[in-house]
Amino acid sequence: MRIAITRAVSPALADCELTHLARSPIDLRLAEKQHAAYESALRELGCRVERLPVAPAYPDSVFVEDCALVLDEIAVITRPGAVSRRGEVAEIDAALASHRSLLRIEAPFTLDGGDVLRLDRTLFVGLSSRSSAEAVARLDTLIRPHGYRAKGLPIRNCLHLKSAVSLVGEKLLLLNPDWVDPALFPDHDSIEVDPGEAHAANALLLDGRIILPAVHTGTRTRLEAAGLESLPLDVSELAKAEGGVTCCSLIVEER
Ligand code: CIR
Repeated sequence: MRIAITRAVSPALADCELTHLARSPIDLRLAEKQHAAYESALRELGCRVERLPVAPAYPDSVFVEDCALVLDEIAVITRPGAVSRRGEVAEIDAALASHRSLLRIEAPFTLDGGDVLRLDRTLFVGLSSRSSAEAVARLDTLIRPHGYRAKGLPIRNCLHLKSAVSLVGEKLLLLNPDWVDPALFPDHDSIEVDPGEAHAANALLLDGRIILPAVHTGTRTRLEAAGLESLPLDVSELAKAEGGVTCCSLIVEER
């Protein structure tokens, strides 16, 4: 059984953190509808959705990915880089405790789950404004006994590593070469996003299908040309809050 942990859209979403985007009006009702459609897509792809309660005090709390790393044997509760997001982890900690033994990134380190791309037993971590090299070293120390390692990677002009690259097939990445250097992943092939779609590299691979924002039609064509099946979703309002499709769920493979 595969579980997807999600969290209801906060009524304060319009007060979200923004790093690379200008603030633009968010239609909260539409954001909620889009989030519900995202949850339906997760169900269609075989997940049981566990939606955590709404957190009005935390504008970005719908973006649960940033609060934890769920590995096969353990989970790591993060300490988000944005001060406004630190309190989000308590609910995630409680939700994951029944699924995994938990390790925790503690102060002074900061790390966002959106910076972490797991490839086999290596966790690649974007050295972003949210995740520091010291946090990567701490993560490495925590996970080594469980057979994983963590490695920091440079990224540029984007919020998180997974804004720039995500896994779309076995040994196959979707990436934006302007934001992360493809040469950093010598063991993987890659498909580049359509040059007009900088934000298209964040895709969620589940059950052999790829959830991708519907707006990225050129990148979708590229995926299809490579024989990959995508599931386009309209997530315009979540994108205005600088959220992608990976960041609205934590996927837990139940053993
Ligand atoms: C933030 O800046 O933290 C939120 N507005 C967006 C977080 C998106 N998270 C993700 O892509 N993993």
